Amino acid sequence: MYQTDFPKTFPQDFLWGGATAANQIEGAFDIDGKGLTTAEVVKKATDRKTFTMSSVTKDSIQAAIADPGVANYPKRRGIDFYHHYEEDIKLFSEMGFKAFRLSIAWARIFPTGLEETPNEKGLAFYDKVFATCKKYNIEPVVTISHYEMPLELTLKYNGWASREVIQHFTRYTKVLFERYRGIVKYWMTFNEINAASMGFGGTGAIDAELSEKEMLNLRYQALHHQFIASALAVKQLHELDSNAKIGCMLARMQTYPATPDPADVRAAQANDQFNLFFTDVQVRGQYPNFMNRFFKEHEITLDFAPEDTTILAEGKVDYLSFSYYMSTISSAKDTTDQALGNFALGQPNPYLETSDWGWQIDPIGLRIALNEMWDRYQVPLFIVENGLGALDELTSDGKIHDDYRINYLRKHIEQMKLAIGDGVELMGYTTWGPIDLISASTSEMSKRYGFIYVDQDDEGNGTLKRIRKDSFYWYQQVIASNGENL
Ligand code: BGP
Repeated sequence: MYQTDFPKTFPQDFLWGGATAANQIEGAFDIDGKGLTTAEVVKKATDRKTFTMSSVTKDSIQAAIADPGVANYPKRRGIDFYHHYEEDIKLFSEMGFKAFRLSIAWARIFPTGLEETPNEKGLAFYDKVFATCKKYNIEPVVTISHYEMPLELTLKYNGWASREVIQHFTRYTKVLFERYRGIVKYWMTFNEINAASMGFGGTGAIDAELSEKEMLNLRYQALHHQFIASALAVKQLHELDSNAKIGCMLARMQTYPATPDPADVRAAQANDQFNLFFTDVQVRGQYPNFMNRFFKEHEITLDFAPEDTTILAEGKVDYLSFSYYMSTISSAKDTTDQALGNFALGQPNPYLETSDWGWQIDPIGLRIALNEMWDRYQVPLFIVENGLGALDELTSDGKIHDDYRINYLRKHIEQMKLAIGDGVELMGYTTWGPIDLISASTSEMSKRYGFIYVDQDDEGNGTLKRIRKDSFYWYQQVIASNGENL
């Protein structure tokens, strides 16, 4: 028997909402006992194309520690969500959010990462945030580590490069799972786990001055420790709270071949396999074989503890969440022509438009990505980031007419709906930055994603006033109609 119809609509319990990260919104970086984090020593970029999170050195960290201010380090000030969370969550509820993805700043709970007991004031802050979500029937979706860790763990151990960090992480996750049992239902371990292959921002390990070979080895070793820490957290949560779900999180980059030349098709396949290697480990519980070839070819040797194979096999995630901003192109030929983006870059695709930041906009790529991941893994998928970073203009009537953002989101939601019709099990959609926040890659404020405008410029001037953009009212309709009214 085959089914004669297919779903044309979103499930009734679909998790519509928005996504943020502690270091991009909270501010209050030195308040209530919080320690300094790796995100807060990354300097503001000098131009729009520089991805600053990889270029941290020992000297730049020392300079950052010596500088107690927020001017050079915008992630220390965020949008002051720490003092505006009630107002902000209320605005989310006005849009009808069912879910709010946020991250917990590890250094609020364990200021250096090394303490035996947690900082009560840090926990109390998230108690209040979750209580506010509950008041509005918004489900918190919590990232345990979003591009940050206590800086002390970098200074003492060189971050995830050291296996020692795993035990400090599991102490942190145990505190979270016990404290928020019955309060947080959806967790995810590391934001964009594949960022580990790009260095400091993902690993907290300083590697900018190493040789290419040493750098690669260190990054994959650090990643391995994150895989183990993630798997242990999955096991821990399953034991502590059988109603909760925990996922992994990938920056998904759908790859197309530059031409139908089989050599290009193979190049695209290899790039795609590499992108999915991270979730292969976290969803299937083991390293895929093609990575052994990669390690061998790059002379990478990993320290695997005898118990690691079992830990990975026992720590498989419940769902796969991912960010989706763009697709990429692979060619068998060398090329210097590069498209811009937040991750491994490919060639420009002549069929696609780009954002103000040069990121290639590809809604159909989202449908392709959803189908490919569903076919490969057969676990529920959750789009936890998608959106358009743009330069918004506050007009003289005090409004923001962001029809370009509405168009972008509408086209992506249409493709999600088609993918559901293809049979993909999709849990939810949290757009990136429902409220304007500090950019992850460049620390700019002027790269805005929000439905809610925040009055602050790149230098940190402004009233921090929150203003509803045109897209605010549009998204409100989308959620109210469960994705029918686009
Ligand atoms: C993802 C990160 C987010 C976010 C987003 C947009 O890679 O998980 O933290 O910021 O990209 O990137 P950007 O802020 O650089 O525009």
